[in-house]
Amino acid sequence: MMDFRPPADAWSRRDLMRNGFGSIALLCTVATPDVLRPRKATVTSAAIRSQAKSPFAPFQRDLPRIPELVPVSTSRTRDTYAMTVREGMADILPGFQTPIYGYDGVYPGPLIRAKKGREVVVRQTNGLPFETNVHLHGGYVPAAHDGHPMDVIAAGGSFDYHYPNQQDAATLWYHDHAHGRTSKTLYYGLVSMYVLEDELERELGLPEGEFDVPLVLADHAFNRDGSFRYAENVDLGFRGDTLLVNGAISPRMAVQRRRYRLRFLNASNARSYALRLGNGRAMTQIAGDGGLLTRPVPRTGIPLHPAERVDIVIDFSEYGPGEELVLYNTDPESGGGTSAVMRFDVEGGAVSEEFRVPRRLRDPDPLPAPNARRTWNLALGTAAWQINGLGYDPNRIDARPRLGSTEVWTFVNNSNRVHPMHLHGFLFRMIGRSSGPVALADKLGWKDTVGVLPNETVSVLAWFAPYSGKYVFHCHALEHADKAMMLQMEIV
Ligand SMILES: [Cu+2]
Repeated sequence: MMDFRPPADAWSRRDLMRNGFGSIALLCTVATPDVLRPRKATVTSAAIRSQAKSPFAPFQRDLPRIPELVPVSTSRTRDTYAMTVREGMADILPGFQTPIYGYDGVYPGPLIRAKKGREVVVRQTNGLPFETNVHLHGGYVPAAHDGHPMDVIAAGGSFDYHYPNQQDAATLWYHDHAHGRTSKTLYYGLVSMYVLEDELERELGLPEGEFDVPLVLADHAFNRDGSFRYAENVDLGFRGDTLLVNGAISPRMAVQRRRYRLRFLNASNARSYALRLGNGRAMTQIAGDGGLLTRPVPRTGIPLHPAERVDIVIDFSEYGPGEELVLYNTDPESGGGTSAVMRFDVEGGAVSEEFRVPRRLRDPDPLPAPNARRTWNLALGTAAWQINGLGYDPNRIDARPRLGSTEVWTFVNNSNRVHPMHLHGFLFRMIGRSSGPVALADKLGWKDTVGVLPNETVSVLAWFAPYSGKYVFHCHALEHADKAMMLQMEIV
């Protein structure tokens, strides 16, 4: 059913070589292309092509686990971390080094595991030759620490981000948000996960430790020198021909015969996924963007638009030793090298686990009745993407919700592209969508990003708490956001 043709164009078509790594140099006012050239210049793509097996074939590498960052200091109420945003090299293709931008020079960056009620401080030092900043996506964060696109860290500078962690357990992530270049900085690696845990969740006894697995999905393409290939497409957004999970091409993961919690993040610029097991069996979704659902929901297909997260539990005790279970991406716009996400290889050994996912995961949150209604029309303007006919202007406030209130926001997509709409600093509940009923799992939890499908209208109930101040909301197709599909709100 699925084919695994290698994404051969970058290797066989001479014209693409000219793309080189030039695109990344455009990012910087002080360009440093030399640093970004692969070190192993003696290895040629011919060497790769002569290998018996294409390096782009899936399931050749074990899933890399994202390294967890250790605090530089801890106190009774706070954990302090330090990271440097810098250039680095990633081992993705055998025999090649792929230049990246990375938190601490790695892709994906290091994972932060935070506890509700304990403050996290992250000192971010900018070792890049241009401005950067850090947005904690999905976090309740005071405006000054949110990574607003105009709050940037100068080259060589540093900033202490304070994260209060007063919200419920959730799979958050962090990434660059300096305005106008996120499509390139995220593509070249400025992405990682931030897992927030709490006591209520712990009491559920969900899989933890090595059985709790963060997974960063992103599509990429490659030049013949092993570097990432990026070609700007403002309309469609970047689409790569190769799927990376935690920086490895469609990897395999050895699993014991027990339950695992898998935390999926769509860190792609613009590609949507639809996760589906090869045998068509249901996965158990337990959480979305904003944390646990009120109860688990079995799903055979799970859409995952850019910036969205889903936490699922898969019970591998249902499989025999040696069985191989493939997780596919069946989104209709995907195929080839983006159709296999990963493979689970079931190990031998007895099933000893007694755990079951509880029928109830959390209580629903009562919400005040909406205080206002706003409609946002999403469309391509004459030169850039717009919301209500406007592009991003940091000197303009486009909405002033009242602190602590709820509002009904309706996104009307007047285009034939998916727009994953994201609110900084606040969460929302799904109310309705014109294309059909809201998926049960989307009704049972909080979200911070919703994929608004072509010509679809989506309504959400947003809750503007707990912080006031200026935040942005925008499309998370990064080329759309960079080309101004972003507005500003001030919570008053
Ligand atoms: Cu968009």
